[in-house]
Amino acid sequence: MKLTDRLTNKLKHAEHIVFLTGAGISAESGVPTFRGNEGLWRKFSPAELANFSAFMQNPDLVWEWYEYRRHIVREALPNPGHIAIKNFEEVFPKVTVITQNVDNLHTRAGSSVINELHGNIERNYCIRCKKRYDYIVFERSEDSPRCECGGLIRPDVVWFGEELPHDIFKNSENACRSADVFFMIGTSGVVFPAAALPYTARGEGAYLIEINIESTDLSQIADEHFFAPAGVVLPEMLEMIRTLRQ
Ligand code: BV8
Ligand code: ZN
Repeated sequence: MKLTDRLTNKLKHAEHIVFLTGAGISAESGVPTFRGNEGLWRKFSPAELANFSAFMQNPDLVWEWYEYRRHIVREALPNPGHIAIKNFEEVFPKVTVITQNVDNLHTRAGSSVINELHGNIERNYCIRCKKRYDYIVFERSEDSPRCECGGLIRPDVVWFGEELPHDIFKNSENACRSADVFFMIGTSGVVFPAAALPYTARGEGAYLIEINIESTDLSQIADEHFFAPAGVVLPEMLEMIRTLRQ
């Protein structure tokens, strides 16, 4: 892999690196992406299940889908892409991770600053009294878990049509405003308002790098692309950066 002179110069002097990651960063950990054909579960697409009305109509089905995904996520390990992102912290004074993923893998990789835009599949709360219930193990045969107050318990993730957590989104926007280099990794860039963040970064002068195995809706605003798996590109790039920042 070769770095252009422009990117070399940017990385040599950068203070703040921001990573916006999507499902693609976890693909090499064996976690299905949303829009790849492995993202389907039975015959449902995520959009059909990841919304409040689907949950109220059929909580058992939605719980079963999340249990299926929790099982995959708990078996998964952070891959070299997650680990490299964490290790960028050894080279740069400030690293911010903004993730659309709910799979906990950046946390398990050890990154220090993580903004989970869409929540976390290991957290749950009661829709009536908001009591939190983390790391629930739900037996498929049982009915959907209920709170001691009788309310339904739901996963603490942001469903379609739901607002993103204000403080987390605000922190993410602020990070974009001070980013020197902004990486867009493994995201198709179709889900908003997350997909608006690269535009904020660009508007404030960040240098945008896309790492994806295909081109996406964000490709036209990227300054540079690496069309290869994130788990291959990031470790290699980090070793090159260590040398140029010695
Ligand atoms: C909201 C949590 C309004 C649940 C998820 C315009 C503006 C604002 C909103 C909208 C808008 N237009 C439409 C909307 C509504 C909607 C939306 O964006 N819809 C899209 C589909 C058009 N947005 C919302 O509903 C949001 N809420 O706007 O509320 C509001 C405002 C005020 C008051 C009330 C309401 C909420 C969106 C959040 C939805 N929740 N997840 C769960 O996970 O169960 S979204 C879901 O999609 C995941 O979080 C996922 O991360 C995210 C985005 O997908 P990607 O991560 O990009 O994954 P994808 O599969 O698409 O792509 C993977 C990529 O990886 C591919 O490009 C592939 O090539 C690449 N890849 C694969 N392998 C590798 C790789 N790359 C590198 N290496 C590899 N090895
Ligand atoms: Zn309750």
